[in-house]
Amino acid sequence: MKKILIVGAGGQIGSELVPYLRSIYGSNNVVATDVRECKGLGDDGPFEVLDALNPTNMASVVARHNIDTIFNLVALLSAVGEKNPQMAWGVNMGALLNSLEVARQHHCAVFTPSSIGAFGPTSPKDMTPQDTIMQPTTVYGICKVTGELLSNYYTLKYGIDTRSIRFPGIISNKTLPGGGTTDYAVEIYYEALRKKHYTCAVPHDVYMDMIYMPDALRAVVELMEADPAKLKHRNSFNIASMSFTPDILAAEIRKRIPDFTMDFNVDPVKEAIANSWPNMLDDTCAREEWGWKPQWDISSMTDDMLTAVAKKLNK
Ligand code: AKB
Repeated sequence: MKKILIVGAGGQIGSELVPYLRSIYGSNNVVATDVRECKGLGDDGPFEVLDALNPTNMASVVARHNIDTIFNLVALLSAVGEKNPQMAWGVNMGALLNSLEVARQHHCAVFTPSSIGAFGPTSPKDMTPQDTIMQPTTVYGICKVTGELLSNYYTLKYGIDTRSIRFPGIISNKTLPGGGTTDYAVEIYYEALRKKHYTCAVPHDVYMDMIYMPDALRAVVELMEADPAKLKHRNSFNIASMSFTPDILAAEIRKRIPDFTMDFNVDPVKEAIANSWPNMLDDTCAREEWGWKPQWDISSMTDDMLTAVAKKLNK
């Protein structure tokens, strides 16, 4: 990787991946783009407004900056996707197909995030294997499975270097996620500090995989730098870091804020999605093929989140 294009850079992952990649590869070697102007992303490196659904414009940015690696981060997440499935399909698949096509024409590698949402109710729930039945029941998950297959197809058919990670819910303190089922695990920290109370939209006892952003960013770079000869899989790798329920996370926060309380106003759409997803993935293949190993757990993450969010909120 020496000249990188980030498509959809203004979201939760992009707003932290851009500075992380710039710190590794150099500011001018990471071109951030989004469908709208994004505060901060152009401060220390190139930024352009780019609609990922316009392949001509994407190709012209790639040619102009001599790009060799595309990170396609464009996605409507799981819960918001259920509100407008047709639009979710159009945006999620359109941005991916354009990224793959531009990569084919300009000989680029492609990274696309997949998700635990690529699995469905018929997948094994515990230690969900890397290769197993995948029949998701959300449009988001259907896009992720299709995206994995399409990316593998571009590698087989055209020799494009495509790689991907099935991300758990990502917890971060810079940009809020939007429209996901795992968003509660970020919002809870803000509300714990603001009001010492949180009303959770996900049932109290549903386990889902989660990861802290620093581990997620490191995973992306480690996978993209991995020796291709060692990769038996490409699209997409299970990774795991921690798995918990809302009750377990609330108890962890209560160790630091003893009067924190939580009640529930369960959103039936999020409930159905959360119940259809695995409890925890088996990440053996990622560990064996490119050395994946998480560094954060629920306790160290909670310490760091509360410190960072308190600073942000002037608490
Ligand atoms: C979502 O909740 O939709 C995402 C995901 C797990 O892919 N955070």
